[in-house]
Amino acid sequence: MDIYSNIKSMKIQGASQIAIQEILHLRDFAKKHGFGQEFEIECKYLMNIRKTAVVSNNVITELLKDRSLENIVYLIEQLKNSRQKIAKNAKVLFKGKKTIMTHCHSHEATDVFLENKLNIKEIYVTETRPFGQGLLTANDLKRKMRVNYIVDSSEGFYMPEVDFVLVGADALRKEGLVNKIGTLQLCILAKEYGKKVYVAADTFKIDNRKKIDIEFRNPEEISKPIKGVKILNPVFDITKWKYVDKIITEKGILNSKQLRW
Ligand code: RUB
Repeated sequence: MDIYSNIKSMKIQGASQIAIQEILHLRDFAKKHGFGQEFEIECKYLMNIRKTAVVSNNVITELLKDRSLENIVYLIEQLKNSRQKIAKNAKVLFKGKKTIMTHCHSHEATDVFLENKLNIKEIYVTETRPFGQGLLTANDLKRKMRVNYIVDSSEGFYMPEVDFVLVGADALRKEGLVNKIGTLQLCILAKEYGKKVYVAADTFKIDNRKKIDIEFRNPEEISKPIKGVKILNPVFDITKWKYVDKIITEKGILNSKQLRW
């Protein structure tokens, strides 16, 4: 399968991973077709495949400003190094053994958990309906720590057990954290129970676009058609910053006021 289908079908998923794969594709594309108009069209197309996640947009915009193989290598390194730095910066959150709840599958959050595995007592991983990316997280972590896999609707049941919630991000916007659908209620729930909410996100996720387009996917990811019923499948939501305690970035641990829009 080509990169376009792999992204659309979510074989490649997670904001930063989508961006890394797109840049690698653009490297090969540029080697064949150069950095001219065709390259520009390819860039615009890739940026719009899953447009809620801003990393792709930000990284490709940087690439269009300096169209070179050196810049491609630099941008990939930036994205990969950011993950490692975020994982290291998160260490201070793991004093003593912690019980954590997470949602969906974020490469940046997963790296935080793996880096700090010795200080994780157990982790609750939500299924993440309808696409079920929680299973990816559970499989990534299961050999390294105790993983409890739960349905999204039992988040409230298990919240009392948890020390904090940690999730990834698709975009960091003035109006809030954009992440997988269900993040909003998870964060509100955590606040209700007095639990901290942390976000693992590199600064390529800062979103200065005027408007955000929330992606709606095929309703059949939820259910077969039901006669007389409209099935709605928005895949991201926006959580106000008052429900988020800190953002762990490659530049350090920040609060939302320290992000620049
Ligand atoms: C994945 C998702 C992730 C963010 C961050 O959504 O919401 O939490 O993209 O991921 P989808 P990462 O599965 O629809 O792409 O940390 O990998 O950038």
